[in-house]
Order: sequence, then structure tokens, then C-alpha cells
Amino acid sequence: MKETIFRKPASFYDTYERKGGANPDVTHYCPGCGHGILHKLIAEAMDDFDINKKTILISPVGCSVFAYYYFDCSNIQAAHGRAPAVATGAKRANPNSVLISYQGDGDLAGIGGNEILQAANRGENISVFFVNNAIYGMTGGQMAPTTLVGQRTTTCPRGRSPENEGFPLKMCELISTLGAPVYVERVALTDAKHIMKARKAVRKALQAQLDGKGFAFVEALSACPTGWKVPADQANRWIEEMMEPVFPLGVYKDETAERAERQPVHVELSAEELVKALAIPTGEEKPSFERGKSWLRNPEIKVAGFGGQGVLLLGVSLAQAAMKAGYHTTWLPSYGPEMRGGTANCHVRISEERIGSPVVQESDVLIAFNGPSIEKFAHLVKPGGLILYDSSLVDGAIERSDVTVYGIPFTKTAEETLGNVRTANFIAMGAFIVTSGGLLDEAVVKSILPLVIKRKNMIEINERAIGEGMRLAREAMGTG
Ligand SMILES: Cc1ncc(C[n+]2csc(CCOP(=O)(O)OP(=O)(O)O)c2C)c(N)n1
Ligand code: SF4
Repeated sequence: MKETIFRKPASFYDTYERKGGANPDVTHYCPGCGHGILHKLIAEAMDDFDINKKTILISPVGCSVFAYYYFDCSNIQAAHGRAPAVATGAKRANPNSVLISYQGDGDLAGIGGNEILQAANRGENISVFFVNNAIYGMTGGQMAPTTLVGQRTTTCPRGRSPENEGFPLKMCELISTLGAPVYVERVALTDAKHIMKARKAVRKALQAQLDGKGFAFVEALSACPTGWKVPADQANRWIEEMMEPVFPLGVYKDETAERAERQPVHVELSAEELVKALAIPTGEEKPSFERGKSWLRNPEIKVAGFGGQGVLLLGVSLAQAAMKAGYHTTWLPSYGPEMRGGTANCHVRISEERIGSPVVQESDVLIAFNGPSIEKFAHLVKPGGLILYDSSLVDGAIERSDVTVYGIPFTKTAEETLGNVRTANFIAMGAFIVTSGGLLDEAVVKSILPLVIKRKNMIEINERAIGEGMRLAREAMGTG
């Protein structure tokens, strides 16, 4: 007698241990949910192709965020909508791995709408499995880009209206218009016949990737009884009657037979080109000055002012100079949407040791170009730290007796001595070189100017600005 053995695919874990102590014998999905069916089809294909050891599954944000508790393969959980971008990076770095981007409709067609189109358009050699349940399941049933016209959700309680919310986004139709994708099919996770078709589609998408043919996309119409508020046993009928007329099933594109294996062009830079591109100091260019003589040890620096004052450029220049001097360094900008006049600040870290985070909360140094920056950041300077501020723009005293404070007229000097207000930031740079006691060297700082200043005719005036800032700082310190 023929024996039929029902078992879980080996590409699933034996038990689904999850944080919080949920029952490890069952998944977290609701009864009647389509995610479990698609998971099973993928896991069975991974078994049959014997690829679980080399598969990297990118799980999305959404109900399937926990895919990593189920699939016994490498897993990465991506930020909402970013699975195709993460899959792109992982595949390019590991061309022999199999990349699966698993996404819901909010994730793929909503917040990640651009990521999926760009990855498809580049023809990345990845397999995308797209669960279209016409709703945001995990967050309680809000309208998704694929919500049907007239469908009621928590955010369109009177039903989706094309006038207000547009029409459902048809991803297979959109993606199949692009040149690069090799295989695009829409299936439904309903009855046995349709699930068998879905099974074939999953395998075809993985095979396309294994053959190096490029981007494959399988959309699965999938039940969300909880979000739809439809009993689980009626959910499949809902897919057939409501979803399939809007999202017709079928193959939208299949060029797997005629396409040749993709031959991505690898752009490799020689060591010399890389050193040049990244402005890494070479052996010969070793800085002539001695590191570690400054009283500042591994300083965390904040540079702040209005947009347009060159605050971010000063921060980049500090970081570039520090890198050239052989320090570890980071630069993190923070600015508003305005091109001019908004606030801007940046965080710079310069360290003899590797840096864990580029974020500067409390700084050792504050370089401030306006009053609001003093109000916002002066109290966050660590005791024993340094504040350099533009005395031509900041009124009033700085009430800190536990830090060293120098007010220097950056802007006034830029206008009156150098005849160009835009040099105020490099005057501040000069002041920093002196007041930091040799953390950075004048010659090293000047040598990075061609890297950071686009207009070549501005380099010489900024060199003079650095000199002027150094002179003013010595004067302020009483050493000039
Ligand atoms: C950046 C960001 N925005 C919003 C959310 C909230 N959020 C979590 S899941 C989700 C919707 C997921 O819906 P879908 O992709 O359709 O997957 P489903 O849960 O239906 O499987 C949203 C909006 C988030 N986690 N992160
Ligand atoms: S809310 Fe919907 S998509 Fe999420 S697990 Fe439940 S049925 Fe599945």
C-alpha cells in the first residue's frame, strides 16, 4: 500500500520559537490567512531546489515580519518597503546566494512603491513574492494601494472612492511594462487548483534567479479574513468574486526561455583610484604634524547656524581633514527643507578609536553661528568643553562658567576683511585649529580645500580665511 507522509518542509524550523513565549507549534498568522500558504510553497521549493543554505529571505514590515521565525535560511528584516533595496545589496555582494524579497501590499506598493519599481527596472536577479490582500493587515485594516473601489477599511469607512483615493494599483500590470523583468505572474491562494498554479509560479521565479535571468515577480492574491472582517471560510470566495475581476490572474510576462543569463558589469576601482576617490592619505602624504597633542581627546563636535552659512561645509571639512590626518571620523548633517535661511547643524566626531555612532548628543565643542544655535546647544556642551561663537551675530553673554568660550566675529571679518561673507565658516575653521590646540593642522586643513570647495576660484580666499581665523583666535586667547 502506498504510504503518504505529510510533513513540514525541512526549510521550516521544527518549532517556531518566538520572543514573548508564543506557542511554538503554530505560526502567528490568523486562521484563513494566505501568508502561511505562500510560506509553505516557498519552503517546499527551497527543499526541492536544495537552496535553503544559500537563500537569504528579506522579510518586510507587515504581518509577515516574523518570516525569520519560520524559514530556516539566512534572514534579514528590512525597514518598511525597503526589502528590494536590501535584496539588491545582498545579491550583489553575494551573487551565488538566492535572494527572496517577501512583501505585503502596503509594504511593496505603498511605502516601498519606488524601491520595487527601481529594482524591477534594474532587472535585479532576485525573486519577489508579493502578497496582495488588499489591506494593511498588521496595523488593523487600513486602506492599502491595492484596496478595491468601494471596499471599506478603517481609513476609508465609506468605501474607497477613486475621486478621493484613486484606483487600486495593479503591480503586475505596471512591472510587466518595464523592459528588464523576466517573469511576472499573478496567482491566487484559494483552492487546490490555484495553489498548484501558485506553486509552479514560485518555482519558476526561483528557477529564473538560479539561471541568472533576472527579476522575477509573483503576486499572490491572498486572504486576510481579519482585516476584511469576512469569516475565514468565505474569504476565498471574496478573492474570486471581488479581487480577481480587478486583479486578473495569469502570466503577464515570461521571457525565461529566450533570455540569456545576465552579465552584470562589475565596476572595479584600482587601489590608487580608490585612494584618490576617498581622499585616503597615502604613505607619502603622512601628515607632518603630530596627532594627540591637543587637549581635546576624541572630541564630539556640533556645528550649528542658519542654512546658507556654510555650517554643513565646515562640518564636512573638519571630517575630511580629520580623515586625512589619520583619525576615525564621522559627519552627520541635520537640516530643514529650506535651501536658504532655515536652521542647519551637523555632528562631527573625530577619534583615535573606532566610532560607534555618528550622533552627538552632548558635545565637547560647539561652533555656533547664530543666537538660536547657542540657545539650543550651549547647555549641551560637556563641562570642560569649548564654545566658539560668531560674536557679530550672537547678542548677549553665554552663561557657562565651566567651559571655555571664545566669541569671534566670523561674519563681520568675512565681510570687512575678506570682502566675502561666505568665508565666515573657514574663519571659524581657523579659530578651531588654534583653540583646539593642534587637533588638526593648518596645512592638512588647507590641503583638503580642493576636495570640498567646488568653485576653484574660492580656494585661495578660504585659505586666507583660515589664516585670519587663526590670527583672531590667538588674539582672543591672548597669545597672538
Ligand atoms: C516607516 C513605517 N511606517 C509605517 C509603519 C506601520 N506599519 C506597520 S505594518 C504596516 C502595513 C503593512 O501592511 P502590508 O504591507 O499590506 O502587509 P500585511 O500586514 O497586510 O501582510 C504599516 C503601515 C511602520 N512600521 N514603519
Ligand atoms: S491580519 Fe490578515 S494578513 Fe495579518 S495575519 Fe491576520 S489574516 Fe493574515
